[in-house]
Amino acid sequence: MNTKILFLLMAAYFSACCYLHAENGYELWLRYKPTDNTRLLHEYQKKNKYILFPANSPQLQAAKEELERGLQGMLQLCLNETEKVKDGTLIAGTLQTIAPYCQQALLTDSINQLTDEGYIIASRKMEKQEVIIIAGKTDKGTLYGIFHYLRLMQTQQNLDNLFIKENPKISYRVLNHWDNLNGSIERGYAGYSLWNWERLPMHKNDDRYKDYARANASVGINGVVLNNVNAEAKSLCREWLVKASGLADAFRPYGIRVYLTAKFSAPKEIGGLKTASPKDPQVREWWKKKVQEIYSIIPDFGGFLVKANSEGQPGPQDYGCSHADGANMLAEALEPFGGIVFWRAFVYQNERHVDRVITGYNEFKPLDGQFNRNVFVQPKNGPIDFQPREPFHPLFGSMPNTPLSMEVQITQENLGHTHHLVYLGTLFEEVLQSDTYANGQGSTVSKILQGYEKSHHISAIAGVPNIGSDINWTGQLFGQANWYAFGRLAWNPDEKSQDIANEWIRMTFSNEKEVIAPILKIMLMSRETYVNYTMPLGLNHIMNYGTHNGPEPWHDDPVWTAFDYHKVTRDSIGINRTKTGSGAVLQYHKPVCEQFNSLTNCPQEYLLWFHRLPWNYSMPSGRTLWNELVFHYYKGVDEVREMQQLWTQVEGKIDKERYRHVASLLKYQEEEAIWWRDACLLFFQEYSGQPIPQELEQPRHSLDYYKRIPFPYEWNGYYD
Ligand code: BDP
Repeated sequence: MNTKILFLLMAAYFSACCYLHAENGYELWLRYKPTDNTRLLHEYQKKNKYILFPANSPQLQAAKEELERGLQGMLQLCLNETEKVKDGTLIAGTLQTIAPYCQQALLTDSINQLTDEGYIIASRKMEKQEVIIIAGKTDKGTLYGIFHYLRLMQTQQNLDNLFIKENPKISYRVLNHWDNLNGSIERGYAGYSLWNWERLPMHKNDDRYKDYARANASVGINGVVLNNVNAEAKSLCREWLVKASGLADAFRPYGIRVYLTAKFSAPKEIGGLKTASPKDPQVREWWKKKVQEIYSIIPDFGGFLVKANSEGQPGPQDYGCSHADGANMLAEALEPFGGIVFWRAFVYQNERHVDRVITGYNEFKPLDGQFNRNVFVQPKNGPIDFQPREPFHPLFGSMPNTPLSMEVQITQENLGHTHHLVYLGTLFEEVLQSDTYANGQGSTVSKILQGYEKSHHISAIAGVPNIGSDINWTGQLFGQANWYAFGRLAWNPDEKSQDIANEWIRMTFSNEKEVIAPILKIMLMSRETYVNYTMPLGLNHIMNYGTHNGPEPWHDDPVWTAFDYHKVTRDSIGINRTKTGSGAVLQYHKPVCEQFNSLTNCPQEYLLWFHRLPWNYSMPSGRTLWNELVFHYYKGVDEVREMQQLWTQVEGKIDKERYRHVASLLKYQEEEAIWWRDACLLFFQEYSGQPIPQELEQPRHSLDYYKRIPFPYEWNGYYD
């Protein structure tokens, strides 16, 4: 064949490949692209020449299939199975399946010491041959070990002399989907629910379920609450349970249990009883029977998540009972089956004279120690409601006798939905590493959560996901990093968000320094940037009332007013939550309490959260409070522009589809950042009466204009 024709054929072949492989983000961080470092490629190929992996259970089969996918993709190797140890053999399994090899490798004791989900990855010389052993205490542990091993190659790590011993530090690592039974998702911005209730349970072998489960398992997520906390009682009816069992079957090979939200009034709504009171023996009996029914349909059902007496939801207080009475009724029904109750502590009275920040603590702290042993009380990370920045919830460190599960939000309800690139790993890390001082210095939220594993043998972290039917799962591609970071931090809450971001970039984009550096910079600055152009200096809850996107600090109606959150007047702004104000600081242990209470020691990022200050208050920077506010809003917009600049550095170094997707959203983000900045400053200026310095880019429109902007996005939630 002449060279020209050959060349043309090759060109056609490559463009067809490119077309087929148009990047849409569907593969998440499990892309397994060919290793482009030749030295490493040879090394990896040498070490994975043979596979000894007897897979006699669905979880081991899932692990083996993943291994095959990874090796084929990254190393272009097929599974070359062997029953005899040869040089370059990868041996994987548990003490039940690969006992002699573990013994020979002197690993039996170490494996026995693992927790149920732990694993070991070790290089060994066996019969003079070089081998790598991946061994879990259980099948699930092995599955996690395989994902870790693949990650080593995805991030191009050296595979020499491996000895990795991993146990998760938190035992319940759970996603709390806010998916409604009609397919919509409350506060979800990436399409519709993944659960196709109409086709379930028959069509459970949908690849989308499998890929979802693979992604979760790859970061160690082991539980999924299927439906919204604003629950519908009918999700507990038999026909819906049968549908849910289809999802349970799809997720089981990946070590994931399903949970459901339980509407407290279910005994009335679907049980035909006159009451849902925990004092009523018939009600208690109803829950017991219901739970038995659930386990007959889903044998490994995880348990219930409950939102009670919060934002209009029914609960035990409707019957003069406490949260503990309500939670224990469900816990007693679940206990014989090993099920768990997650009882949310997100409660507040809609009364204007009560500081919302203090109500969760006030309701739950007195109940410490009154909950059954299979109950988690679940506060959000901060005491208000998933704001771009909040101090940690004061219940952390204040309920030593009740295991607390921390709930974070992965979906960006108050952080720009999917239009804004905001890496939340840093937000999660900030709260996890906050020192509560509950047991002296070093009692970080992370340590408090892990501590329950020692005291109560259970520990939990929950996240409200950002996942939907969009082809790339999360709408904004970088939303994937937040799902990833959540899982990694739930596994090990002391992991550094920077390391997690680095890992994610390598797996998602490239191992090239020139790609990693600018993207890492963008990710690490992005959350602070968002805070700067939306709610700096401790401001919060000034977003649009309905959609929670875009500014609306002027919202003021009899039901809800933003003025409760900023309390702006001509003289001052902020809320006095010190000892002389609402006293919220008193809910924190010393010295945190004193630190927040003191105007000079209070971290600047929480200033207006805890203190009410005059516009001319002199800030440590030398600027007045007004000028400091202006400074932050402008800085935020400048930083979005910097993020755009940084993104241009990867042009041509990554695929053009994902490049364009992000570039376009960053432009959108810039527009919205300007909207936030201009609208908020013009609004606050009405009170401060002070100018926006002339040398700065002046607001594009009048305050009136911003107030008239309609909000086109529907809020797809409901409360009843
Ligand atoms: C708020 C959301 C609302 C949720 C509620 C909750 O706006 O949609 O139902 O939290 O967590 O942030 O229960």
